[in-house]
Amino acid sequence: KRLQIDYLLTPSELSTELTDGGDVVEGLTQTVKSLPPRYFYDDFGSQLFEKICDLSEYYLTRTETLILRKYASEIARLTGACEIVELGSGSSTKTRILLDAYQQLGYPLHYSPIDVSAGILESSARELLADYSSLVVHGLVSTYEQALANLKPSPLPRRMICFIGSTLGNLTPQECDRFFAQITDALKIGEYFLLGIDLQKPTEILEAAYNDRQGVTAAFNLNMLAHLNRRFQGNFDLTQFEHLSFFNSEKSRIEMHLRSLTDQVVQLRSLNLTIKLAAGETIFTEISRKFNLSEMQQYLSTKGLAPLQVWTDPQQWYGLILCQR
Ligand code: AVI
Repeated sequence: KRLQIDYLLTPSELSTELTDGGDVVEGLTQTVKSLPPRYFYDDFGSQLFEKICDLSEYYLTRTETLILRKYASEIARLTGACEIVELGSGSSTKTRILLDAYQQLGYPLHYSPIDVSAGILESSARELLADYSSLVVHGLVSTYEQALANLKPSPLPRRMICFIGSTLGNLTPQECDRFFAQITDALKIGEYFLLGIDLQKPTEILEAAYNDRQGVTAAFNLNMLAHLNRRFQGNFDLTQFEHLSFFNSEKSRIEMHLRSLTDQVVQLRSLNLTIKLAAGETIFTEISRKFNLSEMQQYLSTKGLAPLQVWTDPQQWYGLILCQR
């Protein structure tokens, strides 16, 4: 059997996990209002994100893909045959570059995609199986935390956990610390971790990537309110908010906010929540941290992950780091 998908989240757990809304109440009742970035990704939001990845201003996806194309066979040679576990696999587009490299070296292909979205996980697993005749897929519909705590023994002597796409940048430093404790717990000594991160660069380039001319990022940001309206019987008026995104150089991160254009009162009925917003007040929706490659290597070492090799593009806009536990 070449396909197995385990649901660590049953459909009802999945819906509680993603709909219970305690985190929305928590974020909107603080003095500085915020919303958890995971509410970006309803079906429409996921489509908008795919569009963002193709924007000329959004260099991240393109650059990471170039680095992977150039160095995937080197990665495969360094790790030898191993099970590839991918956190937040989505459509698994970039994973194909890795699979091609392992296949070319004649290694057995074992892939474990992990994603909270069952639909995208199943459809991309089927497409991969059709294209790679020797591939075995063992998917997990699950959050990262649950998956990392519940990984089955690897079918191959070694395993590599991949966390690409610069998603690490969306975690706060505290969330990062917790995340890496889980990663090292999930790896045996000698196993691998592949990380893709966005790097520091001139502010204009960063700000353009999060303020594209077509307004796709603005639509992505505003869509979170439409998602909350649907999910929690809310009445956010999307015309009364604007997208705001800028580079905070002190914290080396892009910040995305939704700025209220007027004094307004908003309700989310199923959460029993009424909030007031003043004109100009913002709701913080996302951080996207931009890292320094050598600081990240030091940080990873302190977490028990020794950097083996680092790759970047000619402009040093994006970094890929292979670590060994
Ligand atoms: C998913 N993540 C890596 C994206 C980023 O660049 O931080 C999310 C995003 N937000 C706005 N544009 C893209």
